[in-house]
Amino acid sequence: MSATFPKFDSDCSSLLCRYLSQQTFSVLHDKVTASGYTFLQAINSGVVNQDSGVGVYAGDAESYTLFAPLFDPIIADYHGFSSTDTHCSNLNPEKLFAPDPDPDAKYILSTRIRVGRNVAGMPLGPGLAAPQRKSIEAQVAKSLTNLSGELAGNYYSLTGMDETVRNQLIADHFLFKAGDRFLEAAGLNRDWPAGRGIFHNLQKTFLVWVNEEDQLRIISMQQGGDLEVVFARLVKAIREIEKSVSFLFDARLGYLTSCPTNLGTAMRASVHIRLPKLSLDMVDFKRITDLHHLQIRGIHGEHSEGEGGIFDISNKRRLGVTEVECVQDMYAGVVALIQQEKVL
Ligand code: ADP
Ligand code: CIR
Repeated sequence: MSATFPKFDSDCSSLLCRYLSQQTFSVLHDKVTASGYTFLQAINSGVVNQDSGVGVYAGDAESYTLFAPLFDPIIADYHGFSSTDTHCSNLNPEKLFAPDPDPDAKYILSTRIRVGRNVAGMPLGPGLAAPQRKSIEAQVAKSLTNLSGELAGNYYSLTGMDETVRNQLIADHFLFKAGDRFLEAAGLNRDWPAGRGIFHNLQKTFLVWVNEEDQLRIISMQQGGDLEVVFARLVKAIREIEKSVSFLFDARLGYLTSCPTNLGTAMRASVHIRLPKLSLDMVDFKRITDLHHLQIRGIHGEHSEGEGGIFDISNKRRLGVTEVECVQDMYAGVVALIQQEKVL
């Protein structure tokens, strides 16, 4: 029996709604990957959450080929990456030119760069079974607790974590929130909180989220706008972790992630920046961010609002650009935003 074409609100503007034609649906609706992830699971988040920007999640590496008639146009639209383009990596901190754009600390509050990674040979989060999630947690926690020097720290499982401690970590922007409705509908919150946790060093400048949207989110962050130091620390951490954990990687799409927006570098380089004057005119604000391929988020992460003229500004493209270019995009845009704020 064939499934019925999903209903989309008249004002739905997700990439799922834009690219899921009746014809594509009829070809894909009953497709299932070898690990058991269905096409209907892949689109569920965008069907349930009509305000999605994208609306689809991959459950494993095969989702990107089996569901390509839908995923490829979404990837092309989001990243500006066509089916003949190739992805290449550059994680060399010496190639980055990004001196602190705000040495007097008037605008930039903090800088954070993260990459998503998933474990080779495993399904992605939406397709993971509980024992697989637990085994990933054990493998990653073991690898992390062997780190030394600036990267040395401890792993804290969410199971049994004190509520006050957890809420404080979230409020301080170090830990992911519970109950995200987009992840919920993608099946990423199954068996919550088992298998999830956070590793961090003493200063909380190096952190790793385990089994959130991706199996690892490797994060480097600190106060102020020193992008070069934050990037160099992140690269050092990635290099150390990949000595003991093999990551899921594809020659065309780079690092594979559950959300197609994170493919390629899986990197989001952001600043929390105070722009009280520029943000009064969102059209001009967006004109500058669009020019530099940047995304505006609120200060409590994706799908949150800006507060007190403070926003999270980050690179939008992650595929078909190198890691150095991701940070370079963000740097150039932030320089332009500060310049405009000063003019106003
Ligand atoms: P992700 O970076 O994983 O895509 P979110 O947008 O949900 O996810 O952000 C995760 C957390 O990181 C949120 O608490 C957010 O406020 C925090 N964060 C993001 N960028 C910065 C930054 N530059 N400084 C401080 N915290 C940040
Ligand atoms: C959505 O579709 O809105 C969510 N699934 C999140 C998409 C990823 N965010 C983004 O635009 N970078």
